Amino acid sequence: MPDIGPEDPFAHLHEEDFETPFMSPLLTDAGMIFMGDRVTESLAGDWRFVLDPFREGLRQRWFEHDATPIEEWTVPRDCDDAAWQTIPVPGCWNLARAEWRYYEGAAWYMRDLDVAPPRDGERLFLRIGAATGRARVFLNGRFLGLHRGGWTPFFVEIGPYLREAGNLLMCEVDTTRRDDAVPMSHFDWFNYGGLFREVELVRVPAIHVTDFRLWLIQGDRIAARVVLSNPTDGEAEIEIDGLGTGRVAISAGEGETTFDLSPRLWSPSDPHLYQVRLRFGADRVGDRVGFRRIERHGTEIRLNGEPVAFRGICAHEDDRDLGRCTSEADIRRRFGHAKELGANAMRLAHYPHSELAAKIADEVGILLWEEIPVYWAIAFENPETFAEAENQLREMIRRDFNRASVVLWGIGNENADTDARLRFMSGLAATARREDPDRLVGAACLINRVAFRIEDRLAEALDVIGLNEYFGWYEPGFDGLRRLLANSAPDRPVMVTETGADARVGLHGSDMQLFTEEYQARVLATQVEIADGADYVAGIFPWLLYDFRSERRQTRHQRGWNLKGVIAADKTTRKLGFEALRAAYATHFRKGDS
Ligand code: GCB
Repeated sequence: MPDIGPEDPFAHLHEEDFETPFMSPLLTDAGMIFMGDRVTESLAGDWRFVLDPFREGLRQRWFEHDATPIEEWTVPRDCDDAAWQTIPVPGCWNLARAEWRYYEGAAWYMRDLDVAPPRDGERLFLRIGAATGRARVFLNGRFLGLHRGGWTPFFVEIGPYLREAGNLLMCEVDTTRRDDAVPMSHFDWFNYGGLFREVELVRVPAIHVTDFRLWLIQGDRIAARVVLSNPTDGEAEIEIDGLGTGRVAISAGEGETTFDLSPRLWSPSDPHLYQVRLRFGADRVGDRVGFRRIERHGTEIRLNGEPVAFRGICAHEDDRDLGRCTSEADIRRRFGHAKELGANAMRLAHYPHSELAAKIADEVGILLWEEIPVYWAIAFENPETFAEAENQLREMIRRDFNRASVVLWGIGNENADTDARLRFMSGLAATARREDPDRLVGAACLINRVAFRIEDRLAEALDVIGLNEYFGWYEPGFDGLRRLLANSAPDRPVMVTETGADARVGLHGSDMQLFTEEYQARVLATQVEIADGADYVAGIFPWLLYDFRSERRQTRHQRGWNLKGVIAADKTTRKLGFEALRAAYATHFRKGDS
């Protein structure tokens, strides 16, 4: 044997291909488990945390974690346990410490996992509610998978890799803005980082329900679909409180059936929900489900067969103190404000919000537009980018399928009408329809500036053409809006998916002076009135409920905030625009009055 020298201690300094071994397995919708009514073990609490701007964690394999104290080292390294600080999970690192405020890049989370190993006939998964950008999971030094997309949940099976004791869970979360990601590097919100939603352990029987969908079909009958983890045959039992019971024959792990049960229909004015239980073998799950029909007829939207107008408002998931973290109280306040405005609908911009949002909207009766962040100049030519967008769409649909409040899947926002974008987004529309034939598909589109018409080649693939227009703000005056609406004759419903104006709370003056509350109030009132004049406009979603962080905005009034909220960032102080919008909604977009 030739005498080989010691391993080169500097090799990692020159290794630029360090990410490649950590690009697969990809954690996707295929690994999702149906979660309704499952008991979980929360991993919320303080985790250890370190920033890693140079990606040393992957280059130097920090995840192999050697706990030898620094005093006993024989060669130096670049990271030891004492360097890690603690951070709350769920949480956003940007708001945990002042010096982390603007940090974008990779960071590592670590915690001991003192957990009972799975018993016979049981499987144990880690579920991460969302992790910004990209996330890689490691258990006891082993890489378990990569998830792309910052707002949808993902699962990793950990049972087989657990030790009797001394388990260590690590997660690299990377918020680097990337041109090939979804969203890409340019967007109008704050790039918060972290494990900002629930992280929990899920124990399930060996054969368990991975998907359970309920929906209403023609004739107001209920359809059910059950998918299992294994290609087993058998029968699933379903019980719908107050309605009845039924069985779904399962063959090779899947089954679908319809039931002759006529439910009381869900609507914003009567958000009736049924407690549902499903049993297959040793697995038990449940859900609270509303049943309703949503359809497009010509330029009208119908809810349960009746025309409905969308008096909407947009909302980001953003909090002055908690960043992208939210809570039941926060969401209830948000819908409470929407109701006070007289709104019956909300656009959850520009990415999938917490799953609690749709659950609470189901309960309080708010129609939702949910969307994925195919925002601005996505790399439409790149097949990997498409795969990432499509997976986010599938994960969102899978997570929220049973939510009656969600009536539309949004597949993009303000994307230029190019051939590549048309291919990419038609592909997404087809995926949405395959996954969910009974909901509407929409996108927030741009105006065709040449023809000055509401016209977009993607419209063919959509049920609702969203129109983002800022007449009265980015474009002076409203004549353009009147001309645009008069010059357009879409064959399907249009919804104004954004319009508005920045107003600095407390800044008063003439309603012609930019950034005053008076200016914003005038824009909102005028917009609602003009938009309601076009019979093909089925709704409007002004931009937006609360002011939110956006470092793109650096005027003396904004200083890092987008001020188009009708309520300030404290989520309490109302601007004049709030009352103006409320007054406008009292008389406009009242079709169907639901
Ligand atoms: C838009 C974008 C939205 C921005 C908004 C604005 O058209 O879709 O994300 O925040 O305009 O305030 O300019």
